[in-house]
Amino acid sequence: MQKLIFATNNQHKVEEIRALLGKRFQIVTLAEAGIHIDIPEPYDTLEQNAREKAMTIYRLTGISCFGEDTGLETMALNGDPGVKSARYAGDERDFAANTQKLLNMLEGKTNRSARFRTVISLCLNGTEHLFEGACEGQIADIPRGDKGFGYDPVFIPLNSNRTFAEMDLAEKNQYSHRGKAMEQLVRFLLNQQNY
Ligand code: ITT
Repeated sequence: MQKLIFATNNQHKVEEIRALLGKRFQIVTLAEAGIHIDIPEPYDTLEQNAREKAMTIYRLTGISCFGEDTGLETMALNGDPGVKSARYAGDERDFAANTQKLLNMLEGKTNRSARFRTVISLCLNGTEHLFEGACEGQIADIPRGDKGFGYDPVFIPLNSNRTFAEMDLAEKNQYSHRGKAMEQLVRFLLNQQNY
């Protein structure tokens, strides 16, 4: 089983991905690899930020790894918060404050359509491969549920009437942007020789 470092400091993402992968791959977190850095996300596209995360860790370790960047895009706000999702309400990256700001910005708007988008950059033996997943849905009027993280309490995926925060990991993975992007990554890795 080849080892892959997941270049994230977000433990929620790690739990989602481990729930999805089961025992098929050995996923090592930054903390488990002894790496304690805050990887910069300086760019204005998900692709570039995902690449920055993967490449930063590959340069440090020489071990194949992947990073991902995710944004929540709302129609009524012309795609905001998008790539700025983590710091929407400020540099503290506070989930509740970000969610409250989103609800305030959408107050009085009838169009509550939104989409989560995840881009994964896989750096395999130094070569990059990109994967993307999206999940369409609606922003709820008030937060509901206590599972998940980030904007989960206000995001209702298409074909459900519950928010992501009302779902367990396995159910969220069936709908989610990250689940879909990871499915592609897994298919790619399983098709690679030596896997
Ligand atoms: P890393 O960069 O260390 O991976 P991060 O938390 O900074 O972790 P992102 O920049 O990709 O992650 O995510 C931006 C924000 O979008 C994140 O802080 C959450 O608030 C939100 N977010 C991402 N994925 C989400 C999901 O599946 N459900 C709800 N909110 C999510």
